[in-house]
Amino acid sequence: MPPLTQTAATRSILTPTHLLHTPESFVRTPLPGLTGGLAIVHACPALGARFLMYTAELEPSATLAPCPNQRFLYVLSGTAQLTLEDENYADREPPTHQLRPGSYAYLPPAANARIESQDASRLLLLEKPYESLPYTDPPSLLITHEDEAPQSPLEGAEALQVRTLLPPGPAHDFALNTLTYAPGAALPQVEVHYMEHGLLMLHGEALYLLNQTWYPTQQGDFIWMAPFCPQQCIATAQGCKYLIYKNFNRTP
Ligand code: UGY
Ligand code: MN
Repeated sequence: MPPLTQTAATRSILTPTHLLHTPESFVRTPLPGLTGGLAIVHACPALGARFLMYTAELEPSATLAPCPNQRFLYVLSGTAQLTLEDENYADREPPTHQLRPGSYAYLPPAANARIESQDASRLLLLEKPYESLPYTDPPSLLITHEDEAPQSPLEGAEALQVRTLLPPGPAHDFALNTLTYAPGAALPQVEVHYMEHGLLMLHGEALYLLNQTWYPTQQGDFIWMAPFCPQQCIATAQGCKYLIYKNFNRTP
């Protein structure tokens, strides 16, 4: 029996203000609506997060049924097909969209969208109940590719490029962005804000400050940051890129 003081063989760590969830500790489970695949749940209300974020690992021909909440999906690897099974298409073939790495979709709560993997694929999914606003139309369905999303330097720093994947404006109650850091680039400040984050490191490596601790992080790592968790990121010599969720556009 190892001594009780032995360090756990994982970089994962959970504190009241953050979760660092690293691949050697991922646990795969079935989820309702997911056939022919398994999910790695990174964040959900049981954690204290007000959203569900998971990676769906799909075998060829696996399917993901529509869900009652709004959903955002981003293709990490492989290819998939999205079919809009609406009653408008009862007398003809419903439209399908081919998704490849970097393709993403925003599906409003009522969207009857079925996803089917074409080869083994990995999708990142975000789901949460939609918070409507008076006098504001809810967002419409969007299916596109990251290469089409607007990109700009964060606060003028060319070494840190942000792509905003969802249209601006109050219709959306969350934001999903990718941040790409050149080698050695850093966030311009330690941030403390009311929004919470779900972050997946897509490429490279970075040192990430969460509350008062700096963690080495790398491709495949997930981070949940509670509201007001102090945060900062400095890319290593490899640079890095991550996808990040935050609640947005609503009175805190
Ligand atoms: O949008 C954000 O708050 C972002 N800059 N935070 C982060 O990268 N940790
Ligand atoms: Mn932030």
